[in-house]
Amino acid sequence: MTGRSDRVAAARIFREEAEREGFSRVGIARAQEPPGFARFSDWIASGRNAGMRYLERTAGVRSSPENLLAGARSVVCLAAAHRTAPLTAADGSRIARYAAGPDYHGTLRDRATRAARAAAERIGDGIRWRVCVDSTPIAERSFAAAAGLGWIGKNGCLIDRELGSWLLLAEIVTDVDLPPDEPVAEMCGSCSRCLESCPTDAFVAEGILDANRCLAYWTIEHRGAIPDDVKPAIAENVFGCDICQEVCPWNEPRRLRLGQPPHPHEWERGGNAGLPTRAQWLSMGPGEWRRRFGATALNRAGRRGVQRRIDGHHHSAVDEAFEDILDLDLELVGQVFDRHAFSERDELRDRRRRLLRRRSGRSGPSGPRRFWRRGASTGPGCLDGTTRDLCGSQEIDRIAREILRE
Ligand code: B12
Ligand code: SF4
Ligand code: SF4
Repeated sequence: MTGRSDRVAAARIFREEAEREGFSRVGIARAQEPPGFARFSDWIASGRNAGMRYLERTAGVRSSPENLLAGARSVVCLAAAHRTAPLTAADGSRIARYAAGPDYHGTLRDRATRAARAAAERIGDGIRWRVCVDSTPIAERSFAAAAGLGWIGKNGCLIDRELGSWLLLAEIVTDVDLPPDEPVAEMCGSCSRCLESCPTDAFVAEGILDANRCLAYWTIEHRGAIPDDVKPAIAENVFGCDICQEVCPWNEPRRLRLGQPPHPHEWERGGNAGLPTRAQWLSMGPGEWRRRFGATALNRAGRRGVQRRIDGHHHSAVDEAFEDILDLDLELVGQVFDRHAFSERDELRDRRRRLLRRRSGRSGPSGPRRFWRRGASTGPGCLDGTTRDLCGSQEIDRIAREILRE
């Protein structure tokens, strides 16, 4: 495909198929380092990524779609509107709006994949493409801004004049040389509401936040115990934080043009009435969690994770050890970071489960299985008399080595 008219026609086809799949905005960027990306390297160099080490490992590839698809020429940037009404339970505890409904990692990937497949069939010529959503190492906001989907606000979020920042992003990287769109003008002006409203003063500059101070980091990404000085700041934010978006004038309901997302999930259909209160979160067992939240974005934190955010003291040596093992799994997944990143993670989790089951079978009733149980009920004490920390870390080291050997 070399002619200008062919390229324009191909861009139109991508746009039509993406809109058919319910994406609210579609734009095209060149598959080259987007403007402003230098901020990312500075951010990592200053340690603003907190415990998200996968961002360090992938820092070198986030601006180069060529690493995801050899011969990449264009990035078709997609934005999907998500829920705009707050998710507040009867006791005032809150869930970030983006987490409403089925996990967007799966739904957006499916929608973008269908759009790309349909476009490829229509365009022909054996074009190649690859879909990215969130966990794929690509600078989504920077490419979206370059593709004219919106501007990067002082709160760091991509904002559209009609949809605000209540958007989730996805991309189709392709080897078709599509005509790029123009970026839109920045529209924050002299406003600084978001910078002033952040409860933890997390913004170190306009558009740049320090994840070490961001509640979204602590409630979504962090594994293990919550530090004492962070606990009071979390307050009613059980999962994620929408504060710097709620105060944004571009998100005022009267300004927004599009309504609810196309696939409401059972627990949001009833509005806020169905949301668990803190007490209900704390008493929720694994079965109810799986049924209600297993397929939502909340599963990133997990049941124990959510419970720990609510009650900083509600964790045992066992919980922490399992969270640490999960971290190791995520590390491994980070090394893989291909298009199957999420299924890989599930697979790693399964492997870990199988491994633990096998270990318990091998070791008999006084073996490690019992250690986990005893650890849970007795707190600091461990079977072999070592301290909780030492015992936990030895166990984790052993299991990690076995996972790596498998
Ligand atoms: C790590 C991560 C986080 C971290 C760090 C966030 C951060 N601000 O850096 C934490 C856990 C804190 C987080 C929180 C949230 N996240 Co997040 N997160 C990511 C992830 C995986 C990587 C982001 C990253 O690399 N951060 C490092 C910074 C330095 O890079 P950046 O955010 O891309 O910012 C770039 C541009 O903004 C650019 N830039 C900044 N200012 C300017 C100005 C100009 C003029 C230009 C040209 C460029 C520019 O420079 C940066 C470097 O490229 C992306 C998915 C992805 N693959 O990109 C989702 C993503 C950014 N997150 C998303 C969401 C929804 C959220 C939350 C709203 C969730 C919530 N409600 O709790 C909050 C928002 C917090 C906030 N105000 O930013 C969406 C953003 C959608 C949107 N409308 O912008 C993304 C794109 C996921 C997705 N697929 O939709 N997140
Ligand atoms: S998400 Fe919350 S804690 Fe993080 S920067 Fe925005 S307001 Fe601050
Ligand atoms: S609150 Fe104001 S400064 Fe912050 S992103 Fe919105 S318009 Fe920009």
